[in-house]
Amino acid sequence: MTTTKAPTTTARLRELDIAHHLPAQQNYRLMQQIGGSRIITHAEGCFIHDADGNTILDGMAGLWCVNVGYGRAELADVAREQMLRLPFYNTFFRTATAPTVELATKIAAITGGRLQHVFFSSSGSEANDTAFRLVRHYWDLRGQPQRKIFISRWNAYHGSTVAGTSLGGMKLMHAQGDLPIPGIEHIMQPYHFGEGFSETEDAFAERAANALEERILQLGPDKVAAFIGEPVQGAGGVIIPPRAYWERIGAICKKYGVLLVCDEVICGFGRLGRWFGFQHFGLDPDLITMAKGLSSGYLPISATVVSQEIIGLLRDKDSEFFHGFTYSGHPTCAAVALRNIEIIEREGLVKRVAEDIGPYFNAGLQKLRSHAIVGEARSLGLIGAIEIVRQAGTNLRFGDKEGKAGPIVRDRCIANGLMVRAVRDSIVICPPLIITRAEVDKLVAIFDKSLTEAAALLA
Ligand code: PXG
Repeated sequence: MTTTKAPTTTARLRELDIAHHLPAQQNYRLMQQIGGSRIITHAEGCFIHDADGNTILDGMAGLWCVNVGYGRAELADVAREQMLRLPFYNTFFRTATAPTVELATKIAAITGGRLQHVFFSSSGSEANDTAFRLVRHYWDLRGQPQRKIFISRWNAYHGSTVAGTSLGGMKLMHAQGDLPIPGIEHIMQPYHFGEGFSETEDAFAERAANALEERILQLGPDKVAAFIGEPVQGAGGVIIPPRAYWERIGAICKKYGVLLVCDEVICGFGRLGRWFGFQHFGLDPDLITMAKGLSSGYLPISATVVSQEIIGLLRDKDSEFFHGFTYSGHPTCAAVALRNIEIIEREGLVKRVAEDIGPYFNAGLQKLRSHAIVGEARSLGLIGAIEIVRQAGTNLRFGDKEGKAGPIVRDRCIANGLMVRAVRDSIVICPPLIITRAEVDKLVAIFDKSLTEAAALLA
């Protein structure tokens, strides 16, 4: 007997969502009160659709990841072909698969320089955990076992695993699970608008970077293993450091022999108008981590790319790295990632972000500064932020509504058909790299209308 299952209605899906599904980073009581999640049904290009019939311009590229946009049939075809040929095999048994080896080769070609060795995982968090374990193991092998401390920044985001949360600088996350774990230190972030408004950019850049040298000296340079940072902080509110900041950080790391780890999970794959953020800032990292744009989110895959010196030492010392995941080098995910990179190359998306749509996006955001509640509009490539303030020309927040003004603007944007994210009172924007000029115009128009409505609500 065959039974045909009736499609679950939207109302029923929401009930079941509340009853059984725990969405990420949510207050489960609030989810009950609002009647469950918005059900997203399908998407194409830069637009997502929900079960209530709304079409929403995706100003967040999913979650900072759908770089090539939705509806790429060739990525589905590649996944199907690979699944039928060999859906899975592991890399623990001295085995590998063609897509995995080819993807590692491709990544090594676009990272270039010393970054030639690729370890695969499934998420950005795991890629950072891998970097953390490998760096500590490296210093043991180098005969400097006391070099164990990682320095990161407050308000950084490096994931949600125990090490990822600890490396990150999100205090609300640290408060759950008694984190950070020992051996992780945090210094100030290079947030000029928020933490250096009265200083020149150069003076602020120097102060923020000097915090690294001061901490290294305080801890003892022989105890510091690595510095980790996102070239541009994403989840922390799209914090774009002055160029001098990264130049100085890079020099400090070199001076004290501290390894530099660039977390490229958001910045990678064209987001800043270069393949990677470290290339934009002229850095020479020892390790980089990547996820999201590596597969444009079509399947979960991440990578930790490691310098020849580090892997050379493991080889010289004949040391096994006791680390890996079932899905390390997953062939189907690798095949999709490889084709995703081919699409980015074929369509010239990195150059397009740098030379065409990135500057156009920036010009659009700058128009929003005419609103009295916009304190700053900034972007680099196709990632940007709008700062919501009480008074134009200042960085003063809405006193009693501090931290609430951002969500008010965000909710107006979503209601008007634009998906954005609020990080306290900063609205962050990160559209697919394929966004057209007309779609940027639409994004800016919806934002403009939403700011007008939000200003009335905040008055
Ligand atoms: N590093 C960076 C820079 C990230 O942005 C991760 C690591 C962790 O990746 P996984 O795949 O483990 O999630 C991220 C993820 C937000 C938000 O609120 C941002 C991320 C994840 C979830 C929410 O903006 N970034």
